[in-house]
Amino acid sequence: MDRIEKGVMATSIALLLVFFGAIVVAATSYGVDVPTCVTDRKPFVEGQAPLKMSDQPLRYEVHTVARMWMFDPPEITVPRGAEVDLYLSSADVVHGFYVEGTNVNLMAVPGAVTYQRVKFNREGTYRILCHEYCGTAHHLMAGSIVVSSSMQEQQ
Ligand SMILES: [Cu+2]
Repeated sequence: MDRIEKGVMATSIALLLVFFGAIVVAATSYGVDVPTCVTDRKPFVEGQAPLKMSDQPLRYEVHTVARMWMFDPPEITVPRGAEVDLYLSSADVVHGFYVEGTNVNLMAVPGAVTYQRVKFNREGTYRILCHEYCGTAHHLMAGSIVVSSSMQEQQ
């Protein structure tokens, strides 16, 4: 084997170790969550407004259904600092669920429930966009998460 080839191989192996180490550090130190498919939840076809979980003051659970060409509920309101457990399913075809300004990027799959936890520390309106082509009105498929300043605005 040529000396240059050995150098390229050694560099490749070193880079692989660096990238693998970066993944391990991101997963353990920075709390990077990989969206998971939730197997213990039955798929649902009706959306549900944020439910306040009694065990923690700022913990909410939201059930969102994606269908041609809307999200149900279309608008989700939570207070600033809320930690939201997002459960997502689809009533028809595969859709995407991307929340601008966050790392939420899920697939809505018929017959399955996907899940991600997200914390909203900044007030404002976060757009929800479908990022999976789902038909002729795909480009109109959007929703929003409104993060308000106080708990009084909650139900
Ligand atoms: Cu779409």
